[in-house]
Amino acid sequence: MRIIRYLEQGKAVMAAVTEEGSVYPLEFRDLFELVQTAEKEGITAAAWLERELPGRTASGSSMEEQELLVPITAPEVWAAGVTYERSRQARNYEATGGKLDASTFYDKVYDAERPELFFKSTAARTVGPGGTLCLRSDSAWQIPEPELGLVIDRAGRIIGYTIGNDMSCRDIEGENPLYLPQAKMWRRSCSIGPAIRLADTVADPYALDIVCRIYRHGQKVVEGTASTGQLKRRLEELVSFLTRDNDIFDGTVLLTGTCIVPPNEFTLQDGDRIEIGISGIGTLTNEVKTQERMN
Ligand code: DO4
Ligand code: MG
Repeated sequence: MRIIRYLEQGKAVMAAVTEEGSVYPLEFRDLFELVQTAEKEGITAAAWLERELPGRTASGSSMEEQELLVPITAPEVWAAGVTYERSRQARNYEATGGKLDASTFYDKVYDAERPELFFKSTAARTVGPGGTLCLRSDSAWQIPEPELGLVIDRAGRIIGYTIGNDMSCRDIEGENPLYLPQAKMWRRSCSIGPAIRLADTVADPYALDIVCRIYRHGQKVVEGTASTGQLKRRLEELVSFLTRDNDIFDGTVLLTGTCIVPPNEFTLQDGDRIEIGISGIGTLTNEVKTQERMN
């Protein structure tokens, strides 16, 4: 069972999408209103929907036909780093200028008890499915980072899974690790969506397939695949460090790190289209534009 939001006659509508793809508009403002309603009855959101939907009428159009919005207005998006071997290799390449035998702080964080967590985005900087992402004007080496996103509540419970793109500037990050916030956060540098898969409808979050494809002038120029089975850490471990001595809010999204990195010679260009798919959640598609083309 998945949750989406879309625009209808200028208003945001929240809906449930069944395994068969039927879309059921719901009366709730967002996922957390549904979760709270279900919890008052002592059941999960998924159980509430299983009970309610058979007595309701589906919308008649598919999720893909809707003008989709971010599935949750996440007040904050956080991200974990160097949680996959592929990310560790790519970071070492950036930090050492290609000397792959040198040991770096990325190796240390990969093996350390404490994970790397950083503040990635706010609601105003985050775009939804079909939205336009921006390229930084002062970077010549930019890539998408396809990541599994955890949608958590204020108590740190994982309520659902979504897809996130942690857009990154490899040159800025590689120049100095203290530049990480600039390498990660700028106008429209994060996207999430297209749906939130309710956590208790996912049998094994460590068995999700991830695919990333980048198209330029209609031609596929990058394709990579991976599995969340390659994740070095447990999802609860990442959440427990995020919530330690920290206040977080319902609908916070925690991106869990990238497992797909395009070839080192690749950089995003104006007009590229990025598709990120995760099994059971859907495909998040965004175009990128330069800052001038956004204005
Ligand atoms: O250390 C830099 C960030 C790493 C990251 O974003 C990732 O591994 O996904
Ligand atoms: Mg990342």
